[in-house]
Amino acid sequence: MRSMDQSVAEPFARSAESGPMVDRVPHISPKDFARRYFRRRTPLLITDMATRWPACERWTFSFFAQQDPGRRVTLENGNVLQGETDFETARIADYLARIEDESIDPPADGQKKRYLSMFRVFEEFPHLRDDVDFHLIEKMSLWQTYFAWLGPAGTLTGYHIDWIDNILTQIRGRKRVWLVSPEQSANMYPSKKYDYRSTLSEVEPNTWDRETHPRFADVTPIELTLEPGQMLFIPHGWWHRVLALTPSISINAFAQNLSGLLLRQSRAYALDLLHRAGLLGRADCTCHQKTAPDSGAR
Ligand SMILES: O=C(O)CCC(=O)C(=O)O
Repeated sequence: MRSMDQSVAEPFARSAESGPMVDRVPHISPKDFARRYFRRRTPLLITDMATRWPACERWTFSFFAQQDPGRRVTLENGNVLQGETDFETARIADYLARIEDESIDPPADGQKKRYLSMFRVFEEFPHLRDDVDFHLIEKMSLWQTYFAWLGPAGTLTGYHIDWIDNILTQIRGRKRVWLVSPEQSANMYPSKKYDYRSTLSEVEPNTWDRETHPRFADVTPIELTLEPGQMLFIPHGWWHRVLALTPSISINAFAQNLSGLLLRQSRAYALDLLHRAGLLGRADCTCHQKTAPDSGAR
């Protein structure tokens, strides 16, 4: 793929949305990215670096359905971060066939939005690996892992912190993203619910109870819309919440550098061993469903 190493063209422009804002650049070199954003753990919106990725040209819902229509995938039912942990499995083609018709509203029949989240796209379809180019974060890190996120309008990933650096890239459709800085963590009410390599918030703004979580009133999120071809750098420790405004395909790269591997990834592995041994967080986690039908681990 062509090199996308281009320096910043303009003095750093700001996001057009109101309230606190995130820096916005069309392109950025790895050197500038490292110095101004990655090392400082400052979020950044990069508007033009992914627009010509093959993924942005050819990844559609039918494209994924055609890769292997019968492939079984695990779907999240609703927002499992603050809600009940609930999964189901489906044939990928059956799931993707219908999602473009859904409105952003919750389904009228009381069903929850089904989301093909954290889909290990390059393990499932290795031939798609060259359709994306995450060199920006790969150059900063020693270890990476990639997930695709495919779903209808209205999927919601509630507030959480990842213990790993992240670039979330929008391929199709639009997403609204809320970011909250690590300094505001005391007002985010970290939850006891276990989630691998992350910390969840107890608070979901749509169902926020002021009496239970009064300090959430003091939180000032950065709110932005992620458009197709845009990349959002979410440094480890930043709270984020993501709502699909339209049917959406995204892909993200999680990446750990040396200190991340030593300090955070090793802790995540240790906690996960305890979790799998039933010694931690087994009563409430995002990976084990309490009741049938798919009650095993994800
Ligand atoms: O796109 C989403 O629904 C969530 C993405 C996310 O939480 C992440 O990239 O860490």
